[in-house]
Formats: sequence, structure tokens, C-alpha cells
Amino acid sequence: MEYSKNIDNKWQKYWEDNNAFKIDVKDINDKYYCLVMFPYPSSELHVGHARNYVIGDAVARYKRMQGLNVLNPMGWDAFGLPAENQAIKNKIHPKTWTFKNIERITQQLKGWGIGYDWDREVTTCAPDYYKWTQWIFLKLYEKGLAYKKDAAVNWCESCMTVLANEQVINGKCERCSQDVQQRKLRQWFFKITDYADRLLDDIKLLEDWPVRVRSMQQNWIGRSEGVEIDFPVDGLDMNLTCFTTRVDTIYGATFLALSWDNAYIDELIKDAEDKDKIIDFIARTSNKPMSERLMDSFDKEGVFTGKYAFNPMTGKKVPIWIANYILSGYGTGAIMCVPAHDKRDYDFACKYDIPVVTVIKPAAGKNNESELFEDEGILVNSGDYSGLTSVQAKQKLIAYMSDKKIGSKKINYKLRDWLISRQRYWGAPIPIINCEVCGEVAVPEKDLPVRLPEDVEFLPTGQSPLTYVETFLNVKCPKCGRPAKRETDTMDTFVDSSWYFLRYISPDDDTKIFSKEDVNNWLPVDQYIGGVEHAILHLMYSRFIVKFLHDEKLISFSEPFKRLFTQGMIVKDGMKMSKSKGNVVAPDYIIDKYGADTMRLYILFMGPPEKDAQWHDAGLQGCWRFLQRGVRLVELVTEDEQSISKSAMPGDKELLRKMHMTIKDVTQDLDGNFQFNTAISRIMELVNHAHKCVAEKDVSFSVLAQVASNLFLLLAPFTPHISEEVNEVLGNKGSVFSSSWPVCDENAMAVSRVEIAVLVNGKVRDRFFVDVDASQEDVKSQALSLDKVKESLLGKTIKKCIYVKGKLLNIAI
Ligand code: ANZ
Ligand code: ZN
Repeated sequence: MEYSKNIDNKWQKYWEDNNAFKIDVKDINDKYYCLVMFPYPSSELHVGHARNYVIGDAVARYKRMQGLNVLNPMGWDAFGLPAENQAIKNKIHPKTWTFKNIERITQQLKGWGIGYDWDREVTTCAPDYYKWTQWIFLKLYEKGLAYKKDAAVNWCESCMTVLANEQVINGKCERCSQDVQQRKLRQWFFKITDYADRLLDDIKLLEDWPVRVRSMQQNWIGRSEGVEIDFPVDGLDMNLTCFTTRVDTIYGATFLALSWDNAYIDELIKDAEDKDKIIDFIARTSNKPMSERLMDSFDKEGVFTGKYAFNPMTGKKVPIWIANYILSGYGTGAIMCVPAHDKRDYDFACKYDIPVVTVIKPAAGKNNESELFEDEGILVNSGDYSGLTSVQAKQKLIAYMSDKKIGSKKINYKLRDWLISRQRYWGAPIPIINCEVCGEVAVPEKDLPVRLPEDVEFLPTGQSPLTYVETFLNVKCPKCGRPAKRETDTMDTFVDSSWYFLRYISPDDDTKIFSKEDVNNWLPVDQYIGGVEHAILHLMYSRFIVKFLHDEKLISFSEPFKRLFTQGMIVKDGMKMSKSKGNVVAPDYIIDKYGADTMRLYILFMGPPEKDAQWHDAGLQGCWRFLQRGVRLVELVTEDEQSISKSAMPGDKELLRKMHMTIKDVTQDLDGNFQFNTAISRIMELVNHAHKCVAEKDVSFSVLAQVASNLFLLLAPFTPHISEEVNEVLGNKGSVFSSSWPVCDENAMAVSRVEIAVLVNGKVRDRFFVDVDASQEDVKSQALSLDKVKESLLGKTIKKCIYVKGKLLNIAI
């Protein structure tokens, strides 16, 4: 039996001809939904991408062999900016480019033997898919959860589009590395903040998610409990409301600071002497991207408004500043600043000579050398509150302030509403019509999908390209029939990917988004597998949409993914693979030279799958040689039988024990956190041991045959092609995946050989191994043949022999 590419082709065809991976959603017994994050079809896949799909496939095949009814689907996250940018560069339509890539990647995945139910393929840029993306938009709109507002947004002048905060990396555009600016634009949002508490609370249900991902979700929501306090402005009839989580420090608040867009600024500075200077500062600050101001280490800068406010507790006047480190859109955009107890305020106060007043001391026993002390502690210089702990003081101050109507409790979130509109072409059109008379009108459901026109000039101009397509733009108002205009923004691709896992259940249904019954039967997803780069946004958005659909009574569950596994990256020469670095390992040559199974095996063997791993071509050869050695065992029992003993051999027991231990360990490794690497190394040890027995002619045919067959059952999730071939060569009918996963036999795992100490008159002379069940006669005769024992018995007579089973043999002389 020669392992070659022909075997790959043969079994891939077999699976296809036999619909090996198709499932019937009506058959819900032992269902198992295995999902890998669907790819963005931008270029062909390299081995780094392959890791995701190979892991998913190994899981799916393993579960199938355990008798589960496994759904393993695939689709395409096919809208988005890269397609559009590529298309502009190479003058091909994004659709053409996208579908060309889809074809190529499909061929790659099939060539690696990844077993998907291709009948369930979904493509987010296809009208029969985005019709339902638009439908979800309408449902959110009906509930007031999709709305339009002016917003300061991150704007990339080179990509000519709005960017989400997380697409801004160190103040630069994630895609083109240009500096990002801020602009005020009218934008569509989804009100995910309405779900902030539930998204936070339900994190505790996600027990089978990596801890790291759970805490990233938690920090992104960023719930904080504090107080809003009113500071009356001197000489004006107004209050500045500040949000603080440290009301205990209020006696040390020596200035106030506002964000550049705080609504009260105009009023505050209307008579200011250096108004120009202030306006100039605001202009400069507003131009800087938000994310830069989120960074800890940047120059804190500000400008004095010329006005003062009263600290409501001390009654003292404190200056009001505008400062670049106050985030617009968080809290009230105004804060009370306590330089002695907050690093940012401290830096600012030092720079502008503002007094630093200490009001918190460390609790007894703790020391504080510097002027700045950020922890909670004991209050000093705080009037009646001096001497209290921070915790006590917070309670008392809140009570006092509520009573005097100066302040009240408040909870804030870092989570912002989800900005979903993009001024780009290659996305799902937002299903809204603007009528001069009726205003904003939702496209009636029966008119969905709002089709994306194909014949479009989509050069970036800063305007949505759809603005220039008259046939798209001009419509009749669905309410009054007058001429009206369509919304020309398209949706963020994260909207497309926030619900695709539901559509896999009913991919062809054109009457509804999905079958409620089937979706409720199959979801939540049992195992989701993907890159950690999606740990925040994609998962948060999917959780939100699922909660919303739950509230709409469309589904019965409220979390989409029961278990989550995030795999590490494959790196080459210490770097992430990328075309520009020229370190991409393309799978094609591997497949040609070694076959798909070798690649799959190596990818799974490289290291713990959740960690990054370094690619070495030499590792492929090692895996290839291992598979050859495995195949050799099969040949021994199918072609070279005459060389193997037909009767039982002493080594049989130990080899069987090893085999059952291996079954046990591999099963444990796969049931736990997918430790493919350790599972494979155990299988390798078994193969080594079997070869040793063969070399020593210490194994019987029947045992070797069992080992050879179980070996390729254990390998089947990793190396499916060769396992199918072996299964056939061994004379079994049908697919190896209809065989059941081997089960270990606890009895066979019992230690079969034990060490016996041989004592002569109570003194240990030697030790040797015997079969656990060996009789006293056997043990005795073996002991007497040992040199050291012979020596000590020389010329003596044996009076008595006592055998303690499995432990020792005592010879009295
Ligand atoms: C006074 C104070 C004293 C504060 C002290 C901290 C320490 P969270 O919610 O955990 O992020 N803050 C409030 N709004 C802000 C904004 N828009 N931009 C920048 N900073 C803002 O932290 C809330 C704390 O961050 C608030 O409590 C406020 O500073 C600041 F020793 O008020 B604190
Ligand atoms: Zn109208």
C-alpha cells in the first residue's frame, strides 16, 4: 500500500458521492453543531488559515465517530472593504473578485479533506442572504434599536470612509496606515447599549469559553458604578455635571475638566478674553482620533475657560478647564479632577500649576512615599468625613448629596452603540427610504431585498457610491407614493456575520429568515472555533443579535455559542504569515509532495492548538515518516503475515495494554481542550512500541492486527484519507467514519507484568519481571536461573520457597 495523492482524490470523491457530510436537520437525535468562523474570501488560504479548518474538521470527525449527528457547515463573509479596494486597484468588479476567490478556497478546503455539508453554504453578499440581513435591520428599526444620529466618527481620508474605533490602531487606519481624523456625520447605529447589562450578566453562563475572551468581553462593556455631581458655575445660572467613581476624593477636587465637545462650552466661553486661543485648542483636539486619546501615554494638554465652579462640599472656587484627556461620549464629558489621587489629573495639575490637595491616606501599616496615591484608604482634610474609610465615606457622601440634591448614583458603560453605516459600495444596502413628506420610511418587508446594483462606479469620493446610481437612488415613497430617495449607506460587514450561524439551518428558505423549530433544535452552537482576533466584536455583536431575536420570540436561547475555542497563529520565521513579508507557506506543494493527511497531521501536531506555533518544513517530513511506519504495521498483517507468529507471544499483553492506554489518553485529550498534539504523540509512542515488538518477534498476528486497525481509527479525525484506505485494505465495508470510536478495555490496561524481588534468607539478591498471573512454579524456575541467585545458592540446599504474589520470592537455605 503506497500512500499518495491518489488516495486523497479517491476518498474525497467517495465522500462527495456518498454525501458523507450531509445532515438532515429534522434528525435531531444526538445533534452536534460544530462551527468554524467563516472566512473572508480575500485570497487563497495558507497553512496559517488551514489550522482553523483542520481543527474544526478533526473535532467534527471525532464527534461523528462517537455516534453524534454532526453539522459542520461553511460559508463566506463576502462583503467588505478589501474586495472593493482590490477591485479598484485591479479594475475587476468586487463580485467577480469575490466569487473567484470563493471558488479557489472551496477547492483548497476540499483538497484538504475538510468535510462540510456544502448544501448549506451561505454567502453574505448574495441577495438571498442579505435580504435577511436587511430584515433584521427592519426588526431593529421597528423596535427603535436602529437609529440615525450625528456622531463624531473616525474618518480615514485615504480609504474615504468611517472607521470603527477598533479599526483605528495607534491613531492610524488599520487598512492603509494613514492618520485618522474626526468628523461629524449622520450615521446609523444599533442600540447595543440597551443590552449592556444582559451582555455582561450572561458572561457568567459562558463557562466553556476561554477566560481571556470572557474578560475581554467584560472590559469592552466596561460597567462602572459611580456618582453624578453638580458643580454650580460662578456667575452663570448653570451646573456642570461630573461623573466620578471616587466621590470619596471630592474634598481634593481642585479643578474641573471638560471634553472638547462638552455642550456647555459655548456658554462658558462666550465672554472669554482669549476666546480665540480656546477655539483653536478645541479645533486641534477635535481633529485627533479618539483612540489616541484613549492611550495612557500622551501629552496632556488643556486650556482654561476663564470660569470657575464651586466645589459643593468645600464651597471653594475651582477653575474650569478644557482638556484633551477627557473622552467625549463617556460619562458626562466633564469630570472633577483630583490631582493627589489620579495620575492623569496629577500630570495635568503639575503642568499647569494647579494645587494638589491630599485627601486620602493609605490605611494603617501601608506607606506612601509620593504625592500621588491612587488607591482607596482613609479620608483626611475632608471635613466631617475625615477618618472614615473610602468605602464608608462613599456611602455617606452619596446619602448626603442625594438628600441635598447635589448628586445621585449613576452607572456608566464603556460600550457604545454600534455604528453600522459605511459610505462604501460593497455591502448590504440599508433598507430605508427618505421621503420629503413622510421623512424616514422603512422599506416594506415584501420589497426586500433592496438589491445592490451591480453596474456602479465605486471609486471612493467620501460620498456613498450608491449616491451616483440614479436608478437605485430614486424610488417612490412606500407610504405616499411621491418621489423619494433611498438611503445610500451600506451596512458594516459585522452585521452580516452576526447571524450567519442561524442561516446554516435553513439556507434555502426564501419565505423566512430561518425555521424557528429547526434553529431551536440545533442551536446554540455546540462548539465554535476561530481566531482570538474576533474575541471582542464579532462575538459581542452575535451575542447581541441573538438576544434581540430571542426578545422577538424568534428563538428560544439567548447565547449563540456554548463552547468557544480560540486557536493560536502559525508563525514562520517568528512572524505572522503575510504576503508582504514573503513568509507565506502555501499548502499546494505540501499536498503534492506528502498528501493532505501529512499536512493535517503536522498542523495538529505542532503544539497546543490554542498557542502560536512555529512552522518548520522538517516537521512535515517527520509526520510523513510516522504515517509510513503506521502503514507498515498494516502491511505486516495484510501482506507479510507469514513473518508474524500465529500463536500468542509474551509481548502481546504489554502491547495490548499500551494500545488501550493510548485509546484512553487520546479520547481524554480530545474530550478535554482539544490537545491534538499530545494525542498524536501518544499514538506515535504506540507505533514505536509495536515496531519494537515486531523487531523482537515478540507479538502475535492477532494482537498486531488489532493495533494496526485501532491505530488508524484513532488517527481518522486527523488523517481521514489514509484511515479510509486502511479501513478498506483491512477488509471493512463502508467508511471508517461509520465505525465507532475505539473504547478502552480497563482490564487490559491493568499492569500485566510486575517486578519480583528474589530474596535469599531475607536478603535481596536480584529482581526480575514476570506475568502478574504467573504460578509459583514458573516464578521459582525463572528465579533459579538468574546468575546472582545461582551464585548465592552455590553449594546450599533449598529448605523452603515462599512466593508473595506479584511481589517477592523468598528462598530459605
Ligand atoms: C474623580 C476621581 C478621583 C476619579 C480619583 C478617579 C480617581 P471608569 O468609569 O472606571 O472609567 N472620568 C469620568 N468621565 C471621564 C471622561 N469622559 N473622560 C476621561 N475620564 C473620565 O472611571 C471613571 C473615572 O474616570 C471618574 O472618576 C473620572 O475621574 C474619570 F482619585 O473622578 B474620577
Ligand atoms: Zn412619503
